[in-house]
Amino acid sequence: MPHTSCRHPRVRREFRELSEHDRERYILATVCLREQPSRLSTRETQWVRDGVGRKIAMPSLYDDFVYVHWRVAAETHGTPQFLPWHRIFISLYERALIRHCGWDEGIPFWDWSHDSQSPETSILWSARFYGRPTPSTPGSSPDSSPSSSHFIGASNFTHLFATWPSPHPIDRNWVQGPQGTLIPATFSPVELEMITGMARYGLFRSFLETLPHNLVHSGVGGDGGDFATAPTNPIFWLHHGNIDRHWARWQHHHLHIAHTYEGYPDSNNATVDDMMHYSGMYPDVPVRYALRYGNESNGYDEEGDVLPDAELLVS
Ligand SMILES: [Cu+2]
Repeated sequence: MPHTSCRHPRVRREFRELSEHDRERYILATVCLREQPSRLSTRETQWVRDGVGRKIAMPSLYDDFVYVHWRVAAETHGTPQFLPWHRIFISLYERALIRHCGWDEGIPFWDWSHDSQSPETSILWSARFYGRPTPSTPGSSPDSSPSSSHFIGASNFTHLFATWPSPHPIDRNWVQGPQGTLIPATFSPVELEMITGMARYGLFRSFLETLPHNLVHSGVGGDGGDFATAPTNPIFWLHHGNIDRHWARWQHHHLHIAHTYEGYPDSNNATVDDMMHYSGMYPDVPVRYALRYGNESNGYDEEGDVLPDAELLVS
């Protein structure tokens, strides 16, 4: 039977490759998830105004993603599930943007290797996008929590409130490198090539997670640096889009082992039948469902920036 319809893979592009219009459209789609009530929480929805007067739900649909990530953080970080669990997770976010917020392509990613020597100069931190952290001044803070001392400055995310683990304004506090920079350096393209060259899943996962992944999170700091509640900071999705892209690239460069999965350093402590948990946002699914992506037949191109369609997994 001939194919009568063609599935267009949703291409994920580097944030800088998006047109100015699409960048702003993407940012507003993320904000839109905050404007819709939570589907998972049993708490009553409160409506609050954000820093630019928009009506935001608390808890919101966006908060559901933070909640799910927070609930299962211990089993999905520092473990072999790190890559497959986040692959499905960011696809769910992408799907939510498309279904509820008018987005119509893959989520962008942040290739931090482009900014590896001066990440703080990236256009990402412009006021039109994610904003720079600004120290709060006494009296101007909408919150009394002593830990929330740095806000994301003038941007679409100014004075954003987060729900998990308890309500607070979003905090970001760049880890200062020399001259007040974001972090001394994220990973350079050369270092990433070394990691991509690793010929075992376990080794690759361990290096990718503990070096560039952790370094970028901790550099962004605040809520984004706490591994349990990291999605509170919306830069999370661009960062993890890039992590997933690197896994896809690794799969593409090592086709004979593209679908392998193992623990590290003990390769026997994980199997593709291990279940991944999404706390009610999505059915629990085995790891193998996330491994099938990342080879040519599944649509990843050389750069690896094509979406696995989470809908395929519900059967
Ligand atoms: Cu995570």
